[in-house]
Amino acid sequence: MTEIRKIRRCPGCGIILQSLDETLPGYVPEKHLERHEVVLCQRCFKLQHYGEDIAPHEPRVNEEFLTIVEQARRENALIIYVLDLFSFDSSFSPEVNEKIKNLDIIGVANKRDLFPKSVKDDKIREYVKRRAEEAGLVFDSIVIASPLKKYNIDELKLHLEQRRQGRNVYVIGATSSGKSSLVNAYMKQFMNTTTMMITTSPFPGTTLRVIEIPLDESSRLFDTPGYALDTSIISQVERDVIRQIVPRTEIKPRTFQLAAKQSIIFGGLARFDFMKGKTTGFTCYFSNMVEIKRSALVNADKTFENLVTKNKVRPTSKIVKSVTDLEAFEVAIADKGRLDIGIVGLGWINFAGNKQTIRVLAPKGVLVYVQAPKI
Ligand SMILES: Nc1nc2c(ncn2[C@@H]2O[C@H](COP(=O)(O)OP(=O)(O)O)[C@@H](O)[C@H]2O)c(=O)[nH]1
Ligand SMILES: [Mg+2]
Repeated sequence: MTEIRKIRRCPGCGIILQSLDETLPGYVPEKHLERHEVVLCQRCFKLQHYGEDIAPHEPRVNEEFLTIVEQARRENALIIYVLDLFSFDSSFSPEVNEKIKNLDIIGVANKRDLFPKSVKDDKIREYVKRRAEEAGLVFDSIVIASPLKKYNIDELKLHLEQRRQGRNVYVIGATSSGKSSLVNAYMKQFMNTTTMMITTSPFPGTTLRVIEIPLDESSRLFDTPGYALDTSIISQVERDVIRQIVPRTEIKPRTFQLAAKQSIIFGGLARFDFMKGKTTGFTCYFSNMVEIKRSALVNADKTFENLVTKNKVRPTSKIVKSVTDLEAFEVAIADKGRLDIGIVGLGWINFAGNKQTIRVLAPKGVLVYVQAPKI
């Protein structure tokens, strides 16, 4: 007899559950499906319990994500736009910005705990506000948050309730910006829920489908998969490298006084050459697990090769076997004033601009940017 079975989804990632093929997403042993009403897929179970991923998933394509945003537009929903403070320039997507113009948006500057405590939230708020304005977006409010530290989740609730007016809420942003963590923190704090938590992990593509959470009888909050970090180094390197370059604790800034013709090397992944200019202090904001080494510019190629081939620096990646795997950018600083030069997903260097010439070497395809200082 033909049987119609209710489709059950994993509450951790939103995938449809199946017990036919262990190699495919959504697998869960038959006996678990029979015994329990709510059950996590095997991948989410392992991720939540052992922090490991058994089947790597590619980041979702943008197109799929844009359909979700299109839906939000049609509904005139409230948007929570989650921006990763550490990887701001890959989480703030021009393509997505274009789509959400004219919608009500709460901007969440996420992972605040990674910045030194001494930094004022207002400074961060100003930065986010300026970037939003430059992109032609109006943020109704900006919440500086950290789900990890349960920081400002109550403020988010306040803004959400004020702005929502019975509408649905879409939590959007780049993959790994901390959307699911934010939703989990919100549920834990305010919804007195016993439902399972959404799976979070440092690897892109953890949330596979839109996950719905009822807010009241007629409206919902949607946690979305987010869009890929195409321009970030994260989309290129191996998992054990991601573990080292994504900071998990407060970043300890490291400052180097460099004279012209000196270089600094970031793990076996990138290099910063000070070509021309007066002696300058360069403050580096990178994961504390990324080793930073100095070298004279004349020896920089040799030093880099030596570090990488002999594994004498942390971390190294298969994508950078030699300095020729790096792409070079030259930056001529025109104005005075502090600024950031950054390599998206890896970190940034803050210094007082003073007509220097700088060369940045980064893995091919990774965005190198110059911006007003974040902090
Ligand atoms: N340092 C820090 N890490 C966070 C915070 N929130 C989330 N993360 C981490 O960021 C990674 C991605 O989180 P996740 O919620 O899965 O992101 P999503 O892809 O946007 O849903 C995980 O490793 C989280 O532990 C935070 O407030 N601070
Ligand atoms: Mg997620």
